[in-house]
Amino acid sequence: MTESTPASSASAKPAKTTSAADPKIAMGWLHTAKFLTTAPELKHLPRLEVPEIAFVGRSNAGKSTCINTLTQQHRLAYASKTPGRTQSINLFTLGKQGVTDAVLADLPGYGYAAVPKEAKYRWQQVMGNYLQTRDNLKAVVLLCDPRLGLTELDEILLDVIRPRVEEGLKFLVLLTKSDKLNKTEAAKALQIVKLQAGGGDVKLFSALKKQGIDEVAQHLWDWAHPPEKAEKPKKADADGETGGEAAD
Ligand SMILES: Nc1nc2c(ncn2[C@@H]2O[C@H](COP(=O)(O)OP(=O)(O)OP(=O)(O)O)[C@@H](O)[C@H]2O)c(=O)[nH]1
Ligand SMILES: [Mg+2]
Repeated sequence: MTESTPASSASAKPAKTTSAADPKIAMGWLHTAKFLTTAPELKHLPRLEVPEIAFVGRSNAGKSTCINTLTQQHRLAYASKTPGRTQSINLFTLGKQGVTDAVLADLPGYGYAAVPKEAKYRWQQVMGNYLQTRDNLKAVVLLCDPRLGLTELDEILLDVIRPRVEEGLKFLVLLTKSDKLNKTEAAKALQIVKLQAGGGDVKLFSALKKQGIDEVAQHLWDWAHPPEKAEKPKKADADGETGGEAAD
């Protein structure tokens, strides 16, 4: 399936790189988040050029709460005690002075037992399609309850995105609700999930205790504002060479 909706006003090119070494810069940028659109499937999403960062994971893992915490807005994304609260792909724009330079995507969770089989199957298709073909998808944040660890469905998701990770898609696992664990349990969960994630980046996060927020904010900023590549020498063009080095 392809994206068919034309570009919207949120398709501005990423702004010039500035360092967010000071987490306040990243947090200030995240605070600019605004609701853009909601869509039941990929074909209804606007085609965008700016980097998109998707929040995925099991139902109730804390995706919507994480977005609200990072953006410092209580009701930007719908969060709820009832699993299955988020039922569509919700996009939020980010950018200072009204210039969108990135988008956050809040995705419905998976694995909620009470969801009818057909709906589960439909959602697997939508999510697989989104993760495999969304052109501007730059990074995936997989949220996981450390008391469950990475479940079979999380592993399937990792398999789905692996080819894109190999091609440069950024990837981070957040162990949410870390406030529910003591220090020893948290350290153990971190160790186990790091192994499960094949050495990928794994961090503890708590919306309640505000743990890990600056670090995650910094990651998001860096993904959306990668250092600009040095310009290629003009001589290559003059010699008639085509193509260039693959982006890393
Ligand atoms: N203790 C604690 N509870 C949290 C934390 N983050 C989220 N929660 C709670 O977990 C529940 C689910 O949070 P949501 O953010 O709606 O989870 P979700 O992953 O978006 O769920 P779906 O939309 O169903 O996929 C809510 O009751 C939140 O208040 C956290 O860091 N600590
Ligand atoms: Mg949600």
